[in-house]
Amino acid sequence: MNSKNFSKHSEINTVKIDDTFWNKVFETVRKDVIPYQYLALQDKIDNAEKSYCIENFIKAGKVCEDIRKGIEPATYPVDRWQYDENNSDKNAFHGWVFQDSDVYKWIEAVGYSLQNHPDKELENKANEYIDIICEAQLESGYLDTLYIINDRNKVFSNLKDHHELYCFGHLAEGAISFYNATGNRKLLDTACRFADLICRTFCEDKIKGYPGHEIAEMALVKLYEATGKKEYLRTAKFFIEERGKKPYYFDMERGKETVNDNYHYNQAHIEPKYQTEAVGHAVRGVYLYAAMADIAKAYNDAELFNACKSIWDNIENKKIYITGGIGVTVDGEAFSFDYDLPNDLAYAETCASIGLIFFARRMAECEINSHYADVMERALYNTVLSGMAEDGKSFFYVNPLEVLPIASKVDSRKKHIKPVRQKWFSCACCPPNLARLISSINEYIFTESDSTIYVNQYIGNHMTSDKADIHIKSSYIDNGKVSLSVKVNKPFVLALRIPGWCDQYNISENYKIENGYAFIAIKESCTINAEFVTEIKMIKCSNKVRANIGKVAVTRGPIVYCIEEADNGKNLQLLKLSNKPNFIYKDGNISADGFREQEDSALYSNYTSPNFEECNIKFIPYYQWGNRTENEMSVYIRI
Ligand code: FUB
Ligand code: ZN
Repeated sequence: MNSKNFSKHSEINTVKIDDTFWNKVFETVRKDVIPYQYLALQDKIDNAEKSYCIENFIKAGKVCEDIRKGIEPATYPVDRWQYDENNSDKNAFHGWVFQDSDVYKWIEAVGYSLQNHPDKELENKANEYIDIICEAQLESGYLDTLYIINDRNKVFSNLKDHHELYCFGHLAEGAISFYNATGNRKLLDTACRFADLICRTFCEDKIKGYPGHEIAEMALVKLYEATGKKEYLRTAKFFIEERGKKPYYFDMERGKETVNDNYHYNQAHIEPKYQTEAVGHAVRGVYLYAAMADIAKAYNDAELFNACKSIWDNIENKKIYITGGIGVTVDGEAFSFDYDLPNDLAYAETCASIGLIFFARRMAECEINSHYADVMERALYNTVLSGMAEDGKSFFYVNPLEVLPIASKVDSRKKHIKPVRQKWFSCACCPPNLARLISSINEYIFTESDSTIYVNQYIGNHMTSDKADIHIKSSYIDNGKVSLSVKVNKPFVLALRIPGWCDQYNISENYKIENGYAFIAIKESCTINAEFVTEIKMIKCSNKVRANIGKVAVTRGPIVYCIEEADNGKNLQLLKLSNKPNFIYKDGNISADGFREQEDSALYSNYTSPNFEECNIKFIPYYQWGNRTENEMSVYIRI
């Protein structure tokens, strides 16, 4: 992991996005997604699934007030994952056990958005929620509305399934973002009080437990960076080191001897430093792997970093869809075995691709290898963007590569696959996660070492740093062209990522290629022009992926394309591309000559070569699918 001397302290000061492609997405998140989610959290969206999120904080605030007044609050069971009007008292907690996290993610998104675009009205709305949240914190610093409302005596009694540490993680990340944007410490102080309680509770001499759903580890590292309090970093390391040790903490908290439960689902089957493969619940996995990379970097821990590299290699080469989706199976929202990548059963949760981006960025901070940013790009432009409708008012949780609407309705194995985006979800982890990632996209463009600035994503922006101010003008998505105006403050090296999809490129300065980056020594201010020649490609999958034999996916630059019924009629499985199609690219879409096989309704018959009619096939970017009507969609097409 010592292939570059990463600065502990960032010299990058500001990165302001200005990009023809991203400005539009950014504005949708700012003007539509964030205000929409503000209402969804209070259950003010008609005909949408209920959130209960703010309602729970208000209830928990009342409990805290009663406790202060010496009134003993009622107790309710804490024995489920999900509570609603039918299974729970009206005064008890409602929603999923991790419902609190939704508002924290929303506040995090608001913080990033305010950093780029100050907006008093939005800041006030966030402050309104922050006041409600802070009222719900117990004197001890504890803050999780499920246990505060339902049973204060049982806190931290089910780390395996419940999400107090997960909610803390989101609280901390939201608080840091909002503090950075506004200088307002209220939520940050609340998060630190909870963090202090966690540090006191989880340590060598007390509870040797760790989160059932990871994220607190990553958040504690961030909180350490924001506050300088070493205890937070140590607790993040403690969580990673305790995980997977025997006897399993998750057995002990249930009062059992080891029952040989394998805990792969929670990545707690063995200690992280010995893990080599991505397993279990995908979001949990990538959140853990991201934190492992954080800790490996902070403590210069080569063993832990090697584990990160093996896991990365397993994901990148055996467990990722071409769209950057991970976590194939609905069964545990989990990674599956190598090369198991079915198109029509895919889970590929939006949050999992977001977590993969977190992991990728941290790996890119530890080692020079353009693959990390390649995967980041693949996930970002495909699965992540597909997670939200063009108008920002409906969302995908699951991101399949093939959809047949009737199958989702009648085949219970495919119930998770929604042919249209949903207004909201009772389990609404993805929409606010998407909002926070897109609003913070400026954090994924550069990484830096003592001597070098690495450009990982070609998103137009104005960046200022101690080394140089760089203005990137980009039409990368359209034609692969980027221009970088560099105003030097001190000599440094600029490293441009050569995208993995690109076979041919031109860079206007002298450069040396290493580990997928073009290194350019910069001594004085200059303008560098780069062109990454963007061709339409047909990409095949390893023949170990059974679903894709005899098929290709069409890509252009980082964008994966798909075919939809709205353009190509029903029965997309009958379409076939010729070996050398005459692709035409226009206004972001692609058309090609191909064939449609004649329909054949005899279930069985003697084999004869099929009859084909010539036809034109239209492809649209995968992230745009499902924006017109409920219809069939497929990424892979026969060849
Ligand atoms: O458990 C919290 C979140 O809910 C997970 O990250 C998602 O996969 C969903 O299960
Ligand atoms: Zn999610």
